[in-house]
Amino acid sequence: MKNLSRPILLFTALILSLAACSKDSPSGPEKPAPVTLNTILVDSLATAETVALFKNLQALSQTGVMFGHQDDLAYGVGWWAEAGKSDIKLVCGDYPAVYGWDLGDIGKDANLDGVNFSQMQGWIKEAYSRGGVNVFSMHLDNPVSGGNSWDNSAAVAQILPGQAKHSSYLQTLDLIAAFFKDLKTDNGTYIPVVLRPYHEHNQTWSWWGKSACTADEYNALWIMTVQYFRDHHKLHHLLYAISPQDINTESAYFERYPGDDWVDILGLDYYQLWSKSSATTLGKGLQMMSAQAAARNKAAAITETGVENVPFTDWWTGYLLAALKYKQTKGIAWVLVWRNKSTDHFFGPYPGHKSEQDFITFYNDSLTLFENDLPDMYHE
Ligand code: BMA
Repeated sequence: MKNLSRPILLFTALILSLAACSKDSPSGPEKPAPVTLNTILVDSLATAETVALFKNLQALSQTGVMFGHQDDLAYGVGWWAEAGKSDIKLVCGDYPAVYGWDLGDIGKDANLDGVNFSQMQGWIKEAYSRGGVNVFSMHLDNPVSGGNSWDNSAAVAQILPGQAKHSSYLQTLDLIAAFFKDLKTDNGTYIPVVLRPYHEHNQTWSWWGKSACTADEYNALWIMTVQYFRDHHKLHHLLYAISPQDINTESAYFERYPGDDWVDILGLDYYQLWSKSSATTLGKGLQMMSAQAAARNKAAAITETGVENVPFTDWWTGYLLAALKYKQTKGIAWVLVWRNKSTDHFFGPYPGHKSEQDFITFYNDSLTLFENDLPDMYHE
């Protein structure tokens, strides 16, 4: 589908900057705020820091893969909300390069996994100030039934423009927009973030999944969401990542896809990395995805992975690193493992876990990038 609004936006930006030029102030003509337009992102008005982040993700992915962890600063195995703490840092001495957060239950004090939203904003700012990258998923409740994300009864058709639940759904998106609007540094710079809405949409577990809506409905939902954030709320510090799950062919990848005008980052969630042969399967998928990203001028990433409770001592090098190194594939910007909730539900290492030593080997490998390895991601 074509991005019809891009030429309109460019035109509007031009008019605005001309209008600003003609305004006089007592001290002489006022300088217009610089309007920097880009032609590479979903958002042609993206801030300079956001454009820089995108370019740095692309560039860095030619030499390394950033490591990420969901809810890393919020809690870990056996602790909750302790300043400066991170299971990853406890194990290898360094923070992750990428931080995953979830916006499910926005509007309440805490998200669906109990992470307080205002504390989350503090951790996001902290991560950014140390040079890290923040990425968001959205496990939103079913907007029609009121059930949770996993209530896969039909909903998408009813929240599209002109439909019965459209305006009430926009109120949820308003809450998310307000959350992002608060993500500013003390000097007023917006903190660039990656948003990956409606993830794992080729699966059937969610209300935006393939059993609950058609491909056209899914694409319309995606486009409506991007337009609402970008054009209505004028959020210009977001990159948009799509993330189907557990596939490795081009046809499966693009079966439900809103189009290159609406996606900045090709992501993949992969939860089948529990055999050595699956490392090859994932490796082939990464090869496909990075080739597609290069051809379309996108970035690429493993937006979620892990095996629950990391049952293999050598999972980090024998499985994950093996997949990342498959045929020396380049172009994967980051790999994020899911959350460390408790000894019954974790995907990252923690002190005392049997994969701890292997994680340190993974950390020391020249391919993997943690906080200390990062260049300034927010300037070109
Ligand atoms: C799942 C599990 C759930 C969690 C959800 C959203 O994979 O970790 O416990 O609520 O993700 O974070």
